[in-house]
Amino acid sequence: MAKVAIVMGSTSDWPTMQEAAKMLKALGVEFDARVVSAHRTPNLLVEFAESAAENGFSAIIAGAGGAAHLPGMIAAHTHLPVFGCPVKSRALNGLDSLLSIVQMPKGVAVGTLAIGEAGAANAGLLAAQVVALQDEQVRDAVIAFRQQQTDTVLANDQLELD
Ligand code: RP5
Repeated sequence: MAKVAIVMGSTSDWPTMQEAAKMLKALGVEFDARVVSAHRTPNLLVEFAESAAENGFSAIIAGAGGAAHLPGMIAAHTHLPVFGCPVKSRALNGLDSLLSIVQMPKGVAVGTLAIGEAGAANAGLLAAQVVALQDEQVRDAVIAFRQQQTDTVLANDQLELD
């Protein structure tokens, strides 16, 4: 079965990046999660990205904060789709992470998500949608998730005063 890699620059990113893992788990997609740092373990980054396709991954979710070079550098070393998640940084609240990830040069693509937990969850959803192109069970799980979300919103359309 196709699987998804979740990588992040530090264990301090895990509370955010767990949201991607939770979404993949909920949709029945296999994943591996690990720390790969663009700056602290640059050789591991190259080794990981260059072997990701032959190791059976269909997509890579990469989260980092601050000078967030991880998603772009991974994309530079693989043809797999890379989804970049800006993690909220302590100093600049994640705007630095977002701008570091989103401004890729033409010809090397990173699909950039929103800052923080919503972006990480949506990275999981997008990666599942990639897997769903080849996997009917995951496709059905994605469709069911979306329908349930719609039903929940429609069932709560009457707003009352507190
Ligand atoms: C980045 O630096 C990581 O992605 C993390 O968001 C940030 C801070 O890392 P720690 O100092 O908490 O390990 O590389």
